Amino acid sequence: MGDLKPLLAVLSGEARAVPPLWLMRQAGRYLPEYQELRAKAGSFLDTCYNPRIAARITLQPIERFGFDAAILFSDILVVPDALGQKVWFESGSGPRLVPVESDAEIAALAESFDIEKLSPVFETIDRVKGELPKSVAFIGFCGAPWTVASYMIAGRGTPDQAPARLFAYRRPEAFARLIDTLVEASAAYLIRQIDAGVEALQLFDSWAGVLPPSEFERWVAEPLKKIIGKVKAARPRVPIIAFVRGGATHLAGLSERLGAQALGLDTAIDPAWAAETIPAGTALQGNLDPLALLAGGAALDREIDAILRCFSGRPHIFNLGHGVLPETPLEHVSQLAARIRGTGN
Ligand code: 1CP
Repeated sequence: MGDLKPLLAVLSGEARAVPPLWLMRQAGRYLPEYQELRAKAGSFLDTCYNPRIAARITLQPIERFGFDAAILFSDILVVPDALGQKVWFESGSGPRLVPVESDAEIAALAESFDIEKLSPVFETIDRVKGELPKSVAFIGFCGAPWTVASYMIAGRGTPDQAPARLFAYRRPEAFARLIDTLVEASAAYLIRQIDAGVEALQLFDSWAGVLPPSEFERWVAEPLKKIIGKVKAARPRVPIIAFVRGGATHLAGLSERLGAQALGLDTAIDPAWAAETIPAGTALQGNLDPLALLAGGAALDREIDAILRCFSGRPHIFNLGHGVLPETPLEHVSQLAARIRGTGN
């Protein structure tokens, strides 16, 4: 156990004096070297499906900041793409999809699922694993069914996922079918990521926080539990982090219910509450405000220290409460890494 990579040690339940550090969206627009490769690769999806470039982008933040984990460079919307839905990204305005609507369109998705469409992602994983420094863990991921379905229904990002929420109230059977299709496809996709070489998984339920409790149960908790059950049945040893953004008080018993080894905490969760309420065997990941990182200075130091204090003595992975913002200065990320490791002042 002593020779596990720090991130994997924490996921196995070990508390470390210096928590392992990585950041959601660490491979992305705040890095000039990312911008440079993106400009060469064509569209965003072309970048995701170019193993040579996607592998380089995955490694960029490790090379610059020495994070303890690399996260596969891809996107949650490659799964709808593999299900045959038309997906593209418009620069400046984010993802676009041709919305799924009719029962027939929803039924057709499972039929047209082609996991081989994602083979460039598995090739990216294969390339990265040979190049990672020995102590750096490799995280694979997918979007949770509710979050992915919300984009499939709306056809774009929205402030509150109202189109999918309405759809789920009005046509619960059709929506359940879509969710089931995503459970099956996501589990198969994650298992293939493990076989290609990732060592841990994160499930992103970025839009869990817009649902009332009954809908949370049906569209967030149940599908996540099913995916984790399927992945664990096939590959029992790979640890899983559930990032249920806006999960609020649902987080209290969620890790045991889902069978997840860690919970990602969003910015609004009080670390003291989480440390007290969530069972000590569950690793906690988070939860610095991305805007504190953008602001830097004394406010950043103060927020970092408060989080470190609350989680000291428990298995903790230092991360943000959501993704790095594109405007974040690189020096602030260096300030963060130095402070966590006790090499700053
Ligand atoms: O213009 C560009 O270069 C594209 C920007 C970008 C990037 C860098 C997008 C479009 N996706 C990504 C990469 C990405 N997305 C990763 C890579 C690994 C890393 O973390 O470094 C990951 C894990 C994701 C996951 C993702 N995509 C989520 C879940 C996490 C979260 O941030 O909440 C979601 C919701 C998406 C959808 C998406 N993809 C891209 C954008 C701008 C969005 C959000 C759209 C919206 O709702 O407005």
